[in-house]
Amino acid sequence: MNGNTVINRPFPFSARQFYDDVVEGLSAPLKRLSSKYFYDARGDEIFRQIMQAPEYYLFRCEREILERQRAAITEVLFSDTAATDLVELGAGDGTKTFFLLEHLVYRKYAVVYRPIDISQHILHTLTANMQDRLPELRMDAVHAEYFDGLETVMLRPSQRVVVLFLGANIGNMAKEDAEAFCRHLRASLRPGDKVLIGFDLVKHPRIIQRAYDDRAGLTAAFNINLLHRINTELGADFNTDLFEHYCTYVPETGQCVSYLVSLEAHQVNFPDRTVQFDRDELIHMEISQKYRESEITDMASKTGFLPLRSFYDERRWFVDVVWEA
Ligand code: AVI
Repeated sequence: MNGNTVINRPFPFSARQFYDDVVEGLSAPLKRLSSKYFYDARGDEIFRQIMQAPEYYLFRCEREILERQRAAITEVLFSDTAATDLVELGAGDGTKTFFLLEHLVYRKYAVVYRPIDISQHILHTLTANMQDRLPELRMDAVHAEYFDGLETVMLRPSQRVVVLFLGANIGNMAKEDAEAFCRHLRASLRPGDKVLIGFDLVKHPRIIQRAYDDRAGLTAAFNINLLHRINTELGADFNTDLFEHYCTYVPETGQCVSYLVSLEAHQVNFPDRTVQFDRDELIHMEISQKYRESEITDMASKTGFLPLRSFYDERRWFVDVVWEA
């Protein structure tokens, strides 16, 4: 027995909340949908394929960092031997985190791994993977949104906490929201707790643009899948053939933005309303923010963290930073 379990908390956002967010987004002058709803079972599967796509360098860069530098990273994160809750926000299937976890288990660190994710499906996959590959790992998965999950962990006052926020998930927030997020994270931690955050760095614009417009059409399918999800779960009748994925990267702002473009004027029906689309009208789907190093350091100091170390991949396309609360 290793105590691995998925804690079945109430679904982190209700169907009502999903519906309200969708209706609000599609009623705005510039229509938008939130990328946090991308991750149903099919969305998880498409994202898994995106991570393997040749153009999507982010996954490979961070895997390289965690695989090759795990000893140095754990030394900075776990500078003493205190029992630690290792919380991972948006853990996904844990493929990259495995390298750190394997090292921690091997070195017998007193760690309980507490992955938090809004996808119950991915938490089951993660738990099964870890049970299979690292049976000695102590683990408790939490099905929740980031801070709801973190709050439950922080109820154990004696434990040291290390928070992982990998995969450039922070890039899916606008910069102001990322700052608010870090402030909230800092306020949730105690002095001496540490975080490891993955940022995608600015680089040649074409490399970034292609990562979000892959030739196999995976990113397009990822975006379109949200329309299918809305049809299935909210009873809408989106004709997905009438939408095309478009993405643009603006080097000055470091923002890569994905849209769905309506190919003709038409209407979409929901059980209690209709939504009109003009030809070429956009739905704003996702931001993937890229960072300059100075912006990352500024973010740490503005939000009350002390930067300790930065770990880069060989090409310096990606960075995992360790900050102390
Ligand atoms: C999860 N997140 C960091 C991905 C990204 O790179 O913004 C989501 C994604 N969207 C399209 N491709 C990948």
